[in-house]
Amino acid sequence: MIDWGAVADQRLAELAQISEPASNQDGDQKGSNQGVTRLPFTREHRAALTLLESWMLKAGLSVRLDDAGTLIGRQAGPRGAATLLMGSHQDSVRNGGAYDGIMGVLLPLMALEKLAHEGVKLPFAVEILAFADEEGVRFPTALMGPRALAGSFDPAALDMQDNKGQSLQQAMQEFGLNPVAIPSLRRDASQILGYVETHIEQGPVLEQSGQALGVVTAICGIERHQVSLIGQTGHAGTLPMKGRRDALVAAAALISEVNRIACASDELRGTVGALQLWPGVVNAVPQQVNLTIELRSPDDGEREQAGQALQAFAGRIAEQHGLNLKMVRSYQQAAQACDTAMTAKLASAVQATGNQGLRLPSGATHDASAMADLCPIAMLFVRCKEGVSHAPEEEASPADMGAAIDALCHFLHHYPSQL
Ligand code: HGY
Ligand code: MN
Ligand code: MN
Repeated sequence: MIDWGAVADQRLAELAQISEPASNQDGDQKGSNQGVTRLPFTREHRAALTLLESWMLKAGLSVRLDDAGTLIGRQAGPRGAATLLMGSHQDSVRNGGAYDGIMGVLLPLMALEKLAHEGVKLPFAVEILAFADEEGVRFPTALMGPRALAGSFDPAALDMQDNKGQSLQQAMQEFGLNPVAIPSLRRDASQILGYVETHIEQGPVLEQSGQALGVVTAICGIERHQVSLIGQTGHAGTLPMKGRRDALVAAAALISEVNRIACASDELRGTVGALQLWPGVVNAVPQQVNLTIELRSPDDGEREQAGQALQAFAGRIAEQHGLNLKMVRSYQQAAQACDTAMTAKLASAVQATGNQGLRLPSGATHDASAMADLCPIAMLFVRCKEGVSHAPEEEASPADMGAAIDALCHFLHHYPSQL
């Protein structure tokens, strides 16, 4: 009797080793668990795909890499049969967890492996997708894989640069891809049954409800602003307070306003996650601050209104402090409801594993939100220990992953073969 959850745990531990060499962090970070840093179109990405490919071939799938960097493992169905898409992203945040994304590639692959092991033939084809970049950590864009399949990819994203000045296009070409061919990757929606994404919940709801698994009702919308406040540096001791053009004082007011607006709403989330400061020395007035503002909500109208209010606030605070302001909304994704019929089938598969089939929204965004432009989407959530994610401590248990594989097998075994 194979313990599929334990095998999943071992494989994810192997994948978690594929990570950027741990940067020597100061202080007590040294030697602690650095987590996973696996960014798109890097040697770590290549190594992860090589390992995934070996498991896909072992499971009897044909394997290819498309020009958006998506690894595709295909289990053919009867001639002319439609295809069910499953998968998630291979990339991680910096010092992230071992489950976010990659677990959603591995578990459906292992469900196919288990069904094949049991001699079950499916009346449709299945493709397991490992998308290159969902986190948008290396480039200020993301989701090129699902957007290529959905035909919603914006080629302008290819000019976006990472912090070393390499463009997305160059990085993809160096990875052996031909990104100008991306428009040809668009799928014929009439041949796609839907897309099911399995993902660690990244929050505490399932654990607090005593559930191993849940299904997602909707994925929140998101927007990101890149802000630069530019003033004037000077000697911290000789420059009078009056008339200073201190970029950090203005940034502090803006950060507090992000927090104030988000706290005034039940569903809005506002975060200033990244900040750089120049010259950044103890005895000089800060000249420039670059920071990011991220807003999320299941309600697109509320989110957009908050974004506009913050643009106006930033303009006022920059004027007040005699600063130049650059503020660009560099990214946005609309909120996306999951397909009710597909989600109902996923919920009954979850119930077949002895769970309630709890329904919950996702505050995190996922590849599924872009796949919704192609086909019906549904998401299976797996319990997340203490709701911790985007951190080395992120954890899903072998037992819960085994339950997820069982639920996916049940879903596949009972899913209708035509649209
Ligand atoms: O930011 C997110 O919600 C996702 O983890 N990229
Ligand atoms: Mn993530
Ligand atoms: Mn994710």
